[in-house]
Amino acid sequence: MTSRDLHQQDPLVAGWIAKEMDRQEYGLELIPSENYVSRSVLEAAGSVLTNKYAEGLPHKRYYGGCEFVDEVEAIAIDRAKQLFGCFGANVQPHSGSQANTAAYLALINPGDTIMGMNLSHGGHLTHGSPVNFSGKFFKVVAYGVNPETELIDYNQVRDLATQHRPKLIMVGYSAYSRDLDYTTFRAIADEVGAYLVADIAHPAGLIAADLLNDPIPHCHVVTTTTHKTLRGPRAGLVMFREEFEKPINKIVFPGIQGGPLMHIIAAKAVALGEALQPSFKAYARQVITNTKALAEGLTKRGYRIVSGGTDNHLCLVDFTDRGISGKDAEEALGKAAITVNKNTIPRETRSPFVTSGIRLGAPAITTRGMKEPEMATIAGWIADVLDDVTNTKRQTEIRNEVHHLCERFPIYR
Ligand code: DSN
Repeated sequence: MTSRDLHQQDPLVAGWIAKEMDRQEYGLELIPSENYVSRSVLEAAGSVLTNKYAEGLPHKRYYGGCEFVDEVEAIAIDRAKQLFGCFGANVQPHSGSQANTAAYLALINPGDTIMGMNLSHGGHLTHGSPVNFSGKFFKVVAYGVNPETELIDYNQVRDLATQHRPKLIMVGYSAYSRDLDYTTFRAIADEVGAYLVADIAHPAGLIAADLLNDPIPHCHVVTTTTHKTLRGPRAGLVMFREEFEKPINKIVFPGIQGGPLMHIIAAKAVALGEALQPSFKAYARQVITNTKALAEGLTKRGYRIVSGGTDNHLCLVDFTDRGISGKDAEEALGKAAITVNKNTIPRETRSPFVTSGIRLGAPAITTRGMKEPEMATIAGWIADVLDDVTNTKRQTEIRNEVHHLCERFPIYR
């Protein structure tokens, strides 16, 4: 077997990885679903556990040689339970999408009615979008935000639930900047006899740090990704009450997945251990402070933030009255080494490839150690770029300033 390192073995792939490393190190990552894992999480994710098949659950496997990976998976489960205060957890889902698939198929049947948040109001593809399996396998009733307040309209949720009697209500978002009222969602679910599932992929780290409302006491099942505010490897997990332990475990394997990715489960265990440390709470608090500071900085420069602000790690900027699209903004900011994503906004009139807004947030730059003074500077740069998206000279100047700022806040260097 070769003992050569990647640069010697495959300079082509290694070269692109090195370029991506530089992009991460010297650019400002404001996509709120991204983050930087610790070196320890990287090490676990790149470990020899990738070589091991371990279908089944700890100490109940279909393969021999699982005595060490059993321990790793048991640690990940224990830490998830401790961090979120749930009865049990399955840490095998490869992604948030797999975690949601498991939740649906463990609780309801294809053809049943579900309710989820409209994608263009901030929901997620797996919450019933027609282009996703969730929209194809289930009858979907979408709820959304009130057009005036841009906040979830709980009266509409109740009216739709009463009218359509869904079997499952999915609560969660990928582009909504406010906290959720799980108590009201649960009351509505109970009124119509529906299961309540929360997908906390985005705010998981903030919930773990007790900074946002806790869905665990109110929901039958809770799903999450592990790589956003939770700052772990790219993957998912499902949390459940006692009565759903068997159905969830059975649907994850053999229902929808084969062999679990044991190296990623090891990385999840490490990240969950990090999230249990007091320093993680301070990190999560700073994420919210920083995101608010970004939103306030942009507001001062005349940019409208959807719903007027943020309670969490993300905000949406609305360009409806600014004569630019989300696509224009994403491209112009990219030239200044500021990465955001174009995003639909409530009352969207453009296609998802163009959009009238951008979504941005502070999870990644907060991991670098940046605080309010840096947020004020960054908001100023963003506004400078957006004020004239054709000004390539200013974009280049800002790119250089971003480079200097990033040198002061290294990630892996
Ligand atoms: N694609 C993720 C996001 O960016 O929010 C959600 O899965």
